[in-house]
Amino acid sequence: MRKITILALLSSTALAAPALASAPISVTAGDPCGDMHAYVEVNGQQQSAPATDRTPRFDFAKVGVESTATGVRISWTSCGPIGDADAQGGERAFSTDLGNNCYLSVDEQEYGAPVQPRKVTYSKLCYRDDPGPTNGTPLQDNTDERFSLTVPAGALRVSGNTMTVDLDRANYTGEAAQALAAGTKWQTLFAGTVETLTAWGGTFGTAIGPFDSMSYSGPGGVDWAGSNATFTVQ
Ligand SMILES: [Ca+2]
Ligand SMILES: [Ca+2]
Repeated sequence: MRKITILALLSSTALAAPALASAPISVTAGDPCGDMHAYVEVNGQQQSAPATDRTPRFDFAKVGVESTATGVRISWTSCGPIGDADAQGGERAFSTDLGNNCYLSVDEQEYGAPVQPRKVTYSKLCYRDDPGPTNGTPLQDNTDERFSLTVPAGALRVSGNTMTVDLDRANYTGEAAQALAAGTKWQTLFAGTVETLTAWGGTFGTAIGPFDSMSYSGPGGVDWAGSNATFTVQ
């Protein structure tokens, strides 16, 4: 069993996603409503947990990126009004492939009781072939976090069913600014959300007996959305 945030799930899933060559100035990916739920799947038969009254505010209807005059805007549109953060937590994450085994992410977290302000983190993670000094140890780690920055609170806005985060170039330097520079390609856009801050999930197979394959996700509903299109920053 893995106990990780949805962003970590997103990073591992995005690795398998293919990239295509188109490069529009904005990319939007629609997603069905009603596909967000916790589940257990055994031998291809999925048993879903019922949606909660909080599910629509996290269930993706659409996700997108677009260039603005000052940088890039990420948007997560849900199937119901998002409202204020409440006492039960939750998370919305966005990730894209920058090439060279590097991934850019924007992650919005809601912490639950006591209710705290929503926090947005802008980060870049690269995967190296060489795990460095951890090689061969139980802590072996081939990830290289290039930056992880808290986005200014004013950059997050909620209007009706849509939450947006504006990444303004002027707020950043180095690689954090380069990722927002005109001409930078964001290959494959992927978003995940969960209606609790932490998601449990996993897949395993025995190849014998009653549980040939099993996967599960919970405890809150989990939803994914994305596009294989490439977004080019203007
Ligand atoms: Ca959805
Ligand atoms: Ca979905």
